Amino acid sequence: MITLCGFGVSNYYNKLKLILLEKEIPFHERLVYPWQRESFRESSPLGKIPFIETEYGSLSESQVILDYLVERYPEQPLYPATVFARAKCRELIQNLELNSEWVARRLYKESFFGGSVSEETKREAKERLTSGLKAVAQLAQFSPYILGSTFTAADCVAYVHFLMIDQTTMKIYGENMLERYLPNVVAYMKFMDSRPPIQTMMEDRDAALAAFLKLNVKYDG
Ligand SMILES: N[C@@H](CCC(=O)N[C@@H](CS)C(=O)NCC(=O)O)C(=O)O
Repeated sequence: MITLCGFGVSNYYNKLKLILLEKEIPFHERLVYPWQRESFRESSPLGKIPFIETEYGSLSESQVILDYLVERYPEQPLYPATVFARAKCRELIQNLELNSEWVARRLYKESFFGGSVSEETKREAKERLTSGLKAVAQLAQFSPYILGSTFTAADCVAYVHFLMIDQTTMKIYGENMLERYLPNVVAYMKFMDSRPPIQTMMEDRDAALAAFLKLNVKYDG
């Protein structure tokens, strides 16, 4: 049995939760906050969440975990059928994650956690985010799923990261950069909202956010 460890506000945690729900893999959840990192460094060397516990040991890094789940549970495959199409799916995921969300993340301290980031960081992030989102726009299809007619792992990744990029760019730049570079994104997110796994994840996310806010701890992502 898989135990997903982390907290439900994290987009990387929710990426894996969506994969587990979409693939109908039975799993437990264990609430672990990033600031408790010394208690879980054995399982996640950088002290980041999410990580999973399995009967074979622990695994960290969400994309590694995603690939593990896809290989371990081949039913309801969430990668395309051919080798090249699978690589294209990973190419899109890399651009969503490394070249877009990971760039926007530099702004979360100000957009979500009440701190501030320098003007230089904002300028630099905007430039890099523009490149990342243009790459996503070039690779994405939105017809109706992000890679065409079939739901894939890239949809799980896109949904959770789009939520963050949308809110962050509105707050920091007063402009929704997602909508600027991906004009189909609004209809896409609405379409995705009708999926039961997304609804479950979002309800749990609301509850996790309320619990996190009640803790009143200082955390900046
Ligand atoms: N590359 C990692 C990113 C995970 C990540 O950044 N998690 C955040 C929560 S969304 C975290 O643990 N932050 C605390 C920290 O970096 O110390 C993955 O894909 O799992």
